[in-house]
Amino acid sequence: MNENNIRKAYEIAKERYAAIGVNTDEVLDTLKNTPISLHCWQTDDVVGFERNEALSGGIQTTGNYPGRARNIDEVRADLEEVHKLLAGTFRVNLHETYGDFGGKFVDRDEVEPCHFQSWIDWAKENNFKLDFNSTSFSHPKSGYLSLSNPDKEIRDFWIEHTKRCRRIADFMGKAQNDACIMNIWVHDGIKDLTVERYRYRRILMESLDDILSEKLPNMKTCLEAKLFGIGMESYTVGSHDFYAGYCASRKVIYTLDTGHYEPTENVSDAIPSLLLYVPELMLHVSRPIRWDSDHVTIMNDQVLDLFKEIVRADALKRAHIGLDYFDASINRIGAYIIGTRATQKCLLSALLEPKYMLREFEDEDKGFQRLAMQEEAKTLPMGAVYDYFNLINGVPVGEEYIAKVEQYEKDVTSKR
Ligand code: RNT
Ligand code: ZN
Repeated sequence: MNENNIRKAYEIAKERYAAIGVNTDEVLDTLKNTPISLHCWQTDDVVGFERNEALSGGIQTTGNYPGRARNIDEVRADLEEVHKLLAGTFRVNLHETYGDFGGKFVDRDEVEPCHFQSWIDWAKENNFKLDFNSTSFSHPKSGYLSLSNPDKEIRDFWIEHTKRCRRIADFMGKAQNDACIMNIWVHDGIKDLTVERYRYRRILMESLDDILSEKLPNMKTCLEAKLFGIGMESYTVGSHDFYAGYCASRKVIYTLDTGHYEPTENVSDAIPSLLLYVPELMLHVSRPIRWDSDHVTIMNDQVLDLFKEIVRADALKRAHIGLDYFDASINRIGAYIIGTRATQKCLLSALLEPKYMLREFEDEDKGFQRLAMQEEAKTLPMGAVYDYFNLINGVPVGEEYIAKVEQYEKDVTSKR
């Protein structure tokens, strides 16, 4: 692409935004320094290295596009390639099942920080920080209920697992000198009409209280709510209300996954409420189609509005941004780039909003002016700003990345 034209287009855009009180250079700094946590599980369809079996437990990947990463080296190689094609600051989000188990079977209640030492070393070499997730799915003891299971033996197994995971996250956080964000999502739910809705939620609350009682200074725990899971359509123990109440009362980070709400619901309005009561937010930026289908994130109203609410609340420092989707039907590396770039564009769009002007209109009760400016903002030259961002950070601009992904496919993933 013509570099001069990209620079020229940026200069014009910069002036255009300056006229409405937006400093694009500052915006680009913020965009560059706002970390996005890349989920490791798009590389391999959420299989991991524990038992090499297909995913189960409320979530599902569909598709069999060739080139799935089959081992730790391939997962890392793919993430390194993704990193090369993106500008910004990145973290890598691991599930417990992606431990470096060295060919041995390590059950979930046996996992240790040492199983993640090579990830810590790799992350450091590749300029990533790590985030972490306990893993309740894809295990013979998963069943319908894990942390909310009335059977003490099964429940204790998962409590032990989750406690160990928090210690691993703490170990990672200490090694990287930056808190590791550990997400707890349990698939717990019931397929048909349970009469024990209250009981399972009470048990989950007690299990979480037990798990969170250990103080670990180098990690932060977050809890992910959900509407329903595959095969668990009637009831989800960890619903939005459950976790909103839990996180507010215990001062814990709430994880909002954009795929977990009614498909026609715009979840962005949850942000300004949650921000009043929970210390921070974790975002799983995803795209549902009819259900929590985990399609690749695109630039749509849900994600645009999500970031607008965060930026308008001046809460970017209180929001951890992570991706969560797993599409096995298209090139997986390409899926990362599309989803990450879409997320960045939504954040950029929020940062470029003429916030001060809009607030002034609102204070002065100028409804027409506010709506007019919101409409105008939609067609301002944001693309020129984003192209320039990629150019100055030395990564492919616009559709240039398509050829790079194709090249990696030719050289690497097609040979798997
Ligand atoms: C499932 C949750 C959860 C998972 C990952 C693999 O509905 O969104 O975050 O997608 O942990
Ligand atoms: Zn999620």
